[in-house]
Amino acid sequence: MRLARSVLASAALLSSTSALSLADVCTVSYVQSVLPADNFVEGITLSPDSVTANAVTNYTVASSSLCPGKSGLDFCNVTFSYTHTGLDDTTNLWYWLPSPEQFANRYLSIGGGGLSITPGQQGLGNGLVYGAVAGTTDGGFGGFNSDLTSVLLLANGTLNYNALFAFGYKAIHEMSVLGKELTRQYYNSSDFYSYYQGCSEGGREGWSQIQRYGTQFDGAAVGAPAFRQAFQQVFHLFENVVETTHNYYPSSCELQRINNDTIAACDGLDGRVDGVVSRTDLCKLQHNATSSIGNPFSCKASSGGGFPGGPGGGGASPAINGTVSAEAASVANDIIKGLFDSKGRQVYISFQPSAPFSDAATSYNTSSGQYYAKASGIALQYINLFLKEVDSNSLSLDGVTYDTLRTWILEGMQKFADTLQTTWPDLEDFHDNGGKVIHFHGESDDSVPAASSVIYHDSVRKIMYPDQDQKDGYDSLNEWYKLFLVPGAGHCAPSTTQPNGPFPQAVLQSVIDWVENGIEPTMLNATVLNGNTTDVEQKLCGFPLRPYWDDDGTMECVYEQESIDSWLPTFDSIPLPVY
Ligand SMILES: *[C@@H]1O[C@H](CO)[C@@H](O)[C@H](O)[C@H]1NC(C)=O
Ligand SMILES: *[C@@H]1O[C@H](CO)[C@@H](O)[C@H](O)[C@H]1NC(C)=O
Ligand SMILES: *[C@@H]1O[C@H](CO)[C@@H](O)[C@H](O)[C@H]1NC(C)=O
Ligand SMILES: *[C@@H]1O[C@H](CO)[C@@H](O)[C@H](O)[C@H]1NC(C)=O
Ligand SMILES: *[C@@H]1O[C@H](CO)[C@@H](O)[C@H](O)[C@H]1NC(C)=O
Ligand SMILES: *[C@@H]1O[C@H](CO)[C@@H](O)[C@H](O)[C@H]1NC(C)=O
Ligand SMILES: *[C@@H]1O[C@H](CO)[C@@H](O)[C@H](O)[C@H]1NC(C)=O
Ligand SMILES: *[C@@H]1O[C@H](CO)[C@@H](O)[C@H](O)[C@H]1NC(C)=O
Ligand SMILES: *[C@@H]1O[C@H](CO)[C@@H](O)[C@H](O)[C@H]1NC(C)=O
Ligand SMILES: *[C@@H]1O[C@H](CO)[C@@H](O)[C@H](O)[C@H]1NC(C)=O
Ligand SMILES: [Ca+2]
Repeated sequence: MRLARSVLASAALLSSTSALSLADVCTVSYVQSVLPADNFVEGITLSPDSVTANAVTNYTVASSSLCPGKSGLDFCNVTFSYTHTGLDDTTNLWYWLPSPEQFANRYLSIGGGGLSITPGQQGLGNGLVYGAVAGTTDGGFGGFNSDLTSVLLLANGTLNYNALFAFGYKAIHEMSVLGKELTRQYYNSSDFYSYYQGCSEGGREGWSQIQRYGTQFDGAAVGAPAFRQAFQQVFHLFENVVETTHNYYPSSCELQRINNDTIAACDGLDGRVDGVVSRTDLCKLQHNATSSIGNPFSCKASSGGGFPGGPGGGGASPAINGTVSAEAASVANDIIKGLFDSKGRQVYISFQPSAPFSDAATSYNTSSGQYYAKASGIALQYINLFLKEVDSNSLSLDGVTYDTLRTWILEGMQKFADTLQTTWPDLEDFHDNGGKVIHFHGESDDSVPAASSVIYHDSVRKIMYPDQDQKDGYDSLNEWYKLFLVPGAGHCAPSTTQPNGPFPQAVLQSVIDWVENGIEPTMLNATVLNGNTTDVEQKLCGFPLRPYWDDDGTMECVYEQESIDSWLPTFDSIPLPVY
């Protein structure tokens, strides 16, 4: 029985929503009365009995890297669940709906991170700041604190394809379609804009939607997407394999000294000495880690740990000192060069120079007194769960070569072409619908290579503007899909190694201004959030233009073919196009 339709008495109150208070519309019965109808999305049945609703007033959203923060916010906190016909499943949805007075005619879908599809409350707050209804989903993975890994394997050898497809693109789509309909009925308004915001896995989720559902969003702020996962996840093992190939296992301290030297040497290549390498392309073309050989390093004991496969992913290590060896410099150069197979053909790009060598973090063996390579946690999880379909916490690097990485990449390209790869380059529907995307990526990202984003942006250019030369094609593309590399920034945040760099904290505001007011962000607003120039505003150049500071300190956005080309190598080891 449809409880929702039977409670229309309260909906009738809504002849003028703006006159209603939060208390009027933030009740279980009111929310039940405005739920999307059964089969509003074919095959989906909502559970009115599952509705929870509570009013929250004078709430403060804290400022974070991707949200400026705001206080005095009033909203209705709503959850409910649904099932798919033919499946014995439950997917939970969670929406924050601004009070009728604070609703600014906007809806926002938000994405997750890592193997989680939801960022929880922190992400929902990003919508409230802009007067938007914000929605997130648990993907059907067992609640807002569970992620895909808890349900991906039904048993060794049995992949849960429903969960994989939910994660790949279906769950965010369903949450968005249902969220927009809920918004329409809740405020009795069909006249609102819809947006997406997400970074990392949340960035991949954003592209999964834009590529398939061109009319779903009017605008999107997409950061450092963890897409092209067949490459991205295996690539997390690359730095380990460089070490085993060289049979040299540098301490994190030794690599940190090389990275410090790289930042110092390349800082000024952008025309301004500020501790920030704003031109990693020039750094890549001009710097050689051999210049660090013989330089001293010294670090205190470290407890290790941290984000598996990411920053601080190595084990505990004792205090150490020494001087940079030729082997360590050679390891660093091979990491920056990217992945090549045994025939000398290029398989994939790498992180930009100045990004910390996080995946290379070694562990210390207290009984032998030696450092050793420890497989990155992200790669381990991907290769075991997704490729081999075994529930295991270990992955031996014995016998794993550059060619093994290539084989795993090709396996993932086939297996996950329609789920995790997420690089479909034709965005015609989105473009025809007038959609706008701001895509950004920390240039010193040490988890998803910045070039990964450059490659996709360029693929969309080539597919959508095949008859235009590169420069004209970029001009056409950038009218609605812009890519901004963020100098000195790490993964979805400013970095600690180049703290004076800016970050586009209010990127969603820029998307909103573009969509609603036609203000095109030729350069993207960004703010220094840490460092010695905190709060200073800077503009970011849109790719393919690159920043360069003149002698008088003015930043220009320049077009330099050699720099552009350095981001876009040919992957001659891969027998298909790499989008
Ligand atoms: C919704 O708004 C329209 C006008 O925009 C009005 O005609 C209609 O009565 C309203 N419906 C409800 C249930 O308030
Ligand atoms: C709202 O919260 C702020 C603190 O964030 C507090 O100073 C203020 O008094 C509160 N206002 C009301 C009306 O409760
Ligand atoms: C929102 O609702 C959920 C589910 O009832 C609850 O766990 C959470 O604490 C609520 N959040 C706020 C801010 O009220
Ligand atoms: C690298 O630079 C940072 C910041 O200046 C410093 O704290 C750290 O000790 C340096 N590391 C090495 C190994 O030189
Ligand atoms: C900020 O830091 C940079 C790099 O460390 C330095 O060159 C610059 O002088 C500093 N500026 C101020 C105002 O301290
Ligand atoms: C770095 O210098 C060494 C020694 O001169 C040379 O063999 C190597 O090719 C150079 N590497 C790069 C990336 O420039
Ligand atoms: C370097 O490490 C050695 C032990 O390996 C220690 O004896 C020495 O004091 C350290 N020197 C510095 C400058 O930390
Ligand atoms: C640590 O070193 C000991 C002694 O050389 C060796 O037996 C052991 O396998 C090593 N452990 C790892 C994890 O490498
Ligand atoms: C699944 O496979 C892994 C790796 O082979 C093994 O360690 C684990 O015991 C297996 N689990 C079950 C339940 O069979
Ligand atoms: C960008 O910054 C300028 C000031 O430099 C400001 O006027 C404008 O409103 C900002 N735009 C956005 C979208 O934040
Ligand atoms: Ca600089």
